[in-house]
Amino acid sequence: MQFELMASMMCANYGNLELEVRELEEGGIDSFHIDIMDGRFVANFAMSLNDMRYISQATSKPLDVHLMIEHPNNRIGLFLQNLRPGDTVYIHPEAEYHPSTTLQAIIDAGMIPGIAINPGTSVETITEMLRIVKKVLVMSVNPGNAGQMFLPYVGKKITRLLAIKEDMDFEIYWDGACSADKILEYAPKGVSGFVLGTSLLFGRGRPYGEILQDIRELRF
Ligand code: S6P
Ligand code: MG
Repeated sequence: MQFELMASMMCANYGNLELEVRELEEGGIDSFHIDIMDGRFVANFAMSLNDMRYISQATSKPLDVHLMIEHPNNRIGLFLQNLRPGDTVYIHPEAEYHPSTTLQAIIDAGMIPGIAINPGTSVETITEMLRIVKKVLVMSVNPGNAGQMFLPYVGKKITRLLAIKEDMDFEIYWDGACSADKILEYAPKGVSGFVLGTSLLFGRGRPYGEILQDIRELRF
């Protein structure tokens, strides 16, 4: 079964970020998930532009940039000019008056356009954007922090998105409290990738390569 694994770098050890990137890369991670926060759209500051730049030059793997910032259209150029074609940029439609304008800027710069949607955001409110984006990052926790509890009502929304993803040509990704049982249940149903944070990957006292291998073989 094919699915992608992304490392949530806000959970990494910043005491030696270079080593973290190398061990994850050698361990077979598919991409690096970068949680950018502005202290306004979410009440936290996780990673910033400099962290993103550093990780981008430390790896040849793609970045998966999750912008949790108000009005990303005002700042999108700052991020796009520091990324490579093939990197993904997710914006939150809840944080922008004209999200389709921002998505078009992402497309024009050669990046993969995505939307990240909060647990309380319904499929109805984002339907038209599904025609523009390639990826939908479904938040299964409220955005802002790692190490939170899974919100079970999000399961129904994923089921609805799975039913329309072929017709509307987008892929579904999972972000938040991603534990083994979620991958076992949702990878076979067609969720394309999973962001791994403290629930499965970081701070587990085992080498990343071993953990990633177990996940790929669904050996939990
Ligand atoms: C949350 C952020 C996520 C977390 C990730 C952490 O605002 O977008 O990417 O970093 O979910 O994983 P976990 O397993 O600690 O919840
Ligand atoms: Mg995220």
